[in-house]
Amino acid sequence: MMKVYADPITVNCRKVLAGLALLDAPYEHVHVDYFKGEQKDAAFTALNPNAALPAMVDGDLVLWESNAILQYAADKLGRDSAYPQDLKTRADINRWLLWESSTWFPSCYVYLVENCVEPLLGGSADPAVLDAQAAQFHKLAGILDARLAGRKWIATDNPTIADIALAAPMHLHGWACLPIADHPNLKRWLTESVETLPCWRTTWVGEGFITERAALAA
Ligand SMILES: N[C@@H](CCC(=O)N[C@@H](CS)C(=O)NCC(=O)O)C(=O)O
Repeated sequence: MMKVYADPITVNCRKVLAGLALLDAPYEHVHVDYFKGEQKDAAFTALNPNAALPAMVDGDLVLWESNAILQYAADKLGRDSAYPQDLKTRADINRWLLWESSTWFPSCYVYLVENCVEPLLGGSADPAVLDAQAAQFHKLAGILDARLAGRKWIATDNPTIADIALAAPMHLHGWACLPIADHPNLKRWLTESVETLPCWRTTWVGEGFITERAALAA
């Protein structure tokens, strides 16, 4: 059985846990506490030398990169609806997975750091950093918004791992003050399609979890 090392509060762990739930994948969850910095411990870096969550072990395979973990799990279990075999559909999904990791996540992450992490560490958001990111964020959100015009899901008539991967960087969008209001198709997809999925709802870890932990650590 797959063993998944994750802390569901982080974007890429929430992505893997929600994606595995979408795939109805059996797995064992090993909690690695992000706020305690356990991703930097030798026991974890032996699995992922990037010292970043998540990681997955299945027999002699050790895998990191959240999207690679979802691709592997879908193929291992033969979940064609969530990761279709059709050449062009798969190429489309792979394109969104690569774009999410290389381009979309880094832009959303600026809002998460400034509006969630900084206040959590006792500081406050730097408006100059947010202003500097705004044009890039709106350009990328506009690309997703155009894709989602008249569509319930990103790639097919069903949710796929592309929906989960693309939604993950927005998982705390309210608290992160992600400016999605200008992108109605994106907002509708996130709030009415992805956020109503059972796999998304059952993997929710919200602000209360974080503030409770911050209070404990103080
Ligand atoms: N591209 C990687 C990114 C992994 C990543 O950035 N993980 C974050 C949490 S979402 C992390 O653990 N960062 C290390 C740290 O902040 O110490 C993936 O998709 O798995």
